[in-house]
Amino acid sequence: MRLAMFVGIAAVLALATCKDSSYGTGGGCTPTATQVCMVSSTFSPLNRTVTHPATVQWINGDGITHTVTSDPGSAETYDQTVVGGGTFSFTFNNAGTYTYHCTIHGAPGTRMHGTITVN
Ligand SMILES: [Cu+2]
Repeated sequence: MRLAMFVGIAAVLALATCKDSSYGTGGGCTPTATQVCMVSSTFSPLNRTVTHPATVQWINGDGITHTVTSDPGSAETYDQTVVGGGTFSFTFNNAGTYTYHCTIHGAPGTRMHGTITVN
């Protein structure tokens, strides 16, 4: 009984470790239709279109910290620091065009100044 419990806990820990290592530390990231990766200090894809309501998840595939921050005047506001390997999810309930950036690397015109278009 004790052994079974130990094995169970070890399996959960192994899964958690495996999940963490699939993102971050420069290991890269492949986005699904509702995900945006942060790789090589680039939002990928830079312009993502989804159908509302949609929860968009940003995944930091880099080994450095980024932020996912709504632009000033955006109809939806969020400002999340995402460490290497971390994720952030935000639900867009209304159609619109939402520009956002990384406060560390995302000056206008850079590859860390992206757009979420919600149809
Ligand atoms: Cu950044």
